[in-house]
Amino acid sequence: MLYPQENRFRTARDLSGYWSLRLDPKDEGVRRAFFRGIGAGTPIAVPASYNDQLEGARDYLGPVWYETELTPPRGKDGDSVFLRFGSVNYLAEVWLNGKRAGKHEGGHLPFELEITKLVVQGKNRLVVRVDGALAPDRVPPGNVPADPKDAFGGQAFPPASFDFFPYAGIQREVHCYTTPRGRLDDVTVVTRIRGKTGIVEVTASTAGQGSVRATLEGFGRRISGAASLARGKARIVLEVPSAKLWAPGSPHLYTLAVERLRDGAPEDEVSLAVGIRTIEVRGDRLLLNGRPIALRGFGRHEDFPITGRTLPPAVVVRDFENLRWIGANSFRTTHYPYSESMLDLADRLGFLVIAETPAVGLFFKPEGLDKRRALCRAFTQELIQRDKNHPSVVMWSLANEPHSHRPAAAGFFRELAKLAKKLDPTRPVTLVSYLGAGEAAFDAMDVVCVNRYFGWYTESGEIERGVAKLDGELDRIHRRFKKPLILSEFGADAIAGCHADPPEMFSEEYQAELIERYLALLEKKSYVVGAHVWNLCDFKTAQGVMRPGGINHKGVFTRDRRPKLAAHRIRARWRGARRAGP
Ligand code: GCB
Repeated sequence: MLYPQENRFRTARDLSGYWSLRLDPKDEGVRRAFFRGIGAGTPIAVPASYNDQLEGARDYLGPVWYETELTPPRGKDGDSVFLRFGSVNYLAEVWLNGKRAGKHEGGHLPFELEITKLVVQGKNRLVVRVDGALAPDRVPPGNVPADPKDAFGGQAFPPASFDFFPYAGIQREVHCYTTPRGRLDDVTVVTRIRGKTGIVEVTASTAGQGSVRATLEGFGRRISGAASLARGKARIVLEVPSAKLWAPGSPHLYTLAVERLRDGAPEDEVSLAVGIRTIEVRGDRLLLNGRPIALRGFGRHEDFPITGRTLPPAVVVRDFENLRWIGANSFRTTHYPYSESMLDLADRLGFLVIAETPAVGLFFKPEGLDKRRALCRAFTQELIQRDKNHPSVVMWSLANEPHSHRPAAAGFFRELAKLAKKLDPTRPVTLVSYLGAGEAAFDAMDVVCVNRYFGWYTESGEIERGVAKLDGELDRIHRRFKKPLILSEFGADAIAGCHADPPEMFSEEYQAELIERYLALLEKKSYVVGAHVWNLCDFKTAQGVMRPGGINHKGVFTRDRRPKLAAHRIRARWRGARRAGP
């Protein structure tokens, strides 16, 4: 799915601003026809979660009704008009001028609705009903009946089955955009390397006859090619001599313009950034551009005071600054797809991203399983469709910590891995597990990702014993699966300003020492191709006895992005690193 663009054929309007909101705790909005207009609403910023903006709405998860006035951008006669929502958590239903435009299930992924026939010139009334309730047959699931094996860490309020606050609302930009007749529907870019030549394969899809021209520009070169459309597709292969490759530290980007031509004249155009790079798994190694690479970085969250699940652009920039400052080259989009602008910046700044679906806390009891399976398939598809052209994305993660001790899990993930491979044969697929050697789903993955908290949730207070246990366990997992391994989460809570000598749990010293000891161990294991500390920053969670102040304190930066002791220690280690290991 292409991001809205403005050029000589396309117009786009970002609808960010102050909309109106009305809570609907009795769920009477449909009966009372709020879709024709919500009546007296309260001002609400879009995009941003609503929970922390409004008095009394923190734990309220819907339904709510949003309304704004929409003046569509002026395209040409015969243009199509679309609404595109970057992320609405969790269910969205949309009306324009009182008429239903469509709906979408699932937060964190975009959807678009064609409104050509509903929209009028001038002012239109746009109404969106959002339902963020937690339910066992949603992904991620919530409100799961108590079962210590199938729910996260005991009782939490609100009852999320995952360890982050279940923020709701319109959480990313909404665009209204126009496309011309004979529009390009989609573009897929795959890159390969042959000697010093970069191969850029462009596949464009669009209805009808004609041809497609692709032009790649950058670093003093301009390379163009064209192909006729056959059954709605055109494939163009561009060869770039002495190509500048994309990699962390040298994130070279070319600009690709794709034009759809009829009788030689352009009818539509889209452009995107292209990084020429390859990623593959060979034996125990992960190879970027044919050379072993190790991922150093973090799991994180899109989380910030007041804006909730929406990161203000300035905070996104600061996070990238902090990642660079500390010497990281990578992050995982724990536990859901991140904003498209964040991936654009990862492309520009040279970060390696493991892109994860919203499948966190999955459980495999028969109730609701078919629905969760269908949603996981849909979200995997939507994620790959959205992010396939980002050079920064080097791996798909199909789930975080599924409760896959039940037999149904292995087949579930075999099918999902097959789907991901079919949609994108170029990237390795992984799954993030807490089961380790017992994770049957690892058989279907290219890379195994393991989360470990020895020295914290177990061996509490005993870093030495925790690290010794990890040492033996990692080797066992590797012997069992013989695949490259990423320690995708490890860490300890540190309450900023809490100090202890000798190190004690919750002190900055304990967190720093545990992370350093883990990193020193991982360095020695040749099959470990990545270390992601949990977490870049402290983040908000549901309330529970393990989360003082409703915060997970495992950040090496605080929620307002100040470094703790661990950040300085990691920096000393990573910035001084001259080796390929994590
Ligand atoms: C995990 C989860 C993550 C939690 C973390 C923790 O294994 O994947 O979502 O936040 O542990 O801090 O307990």
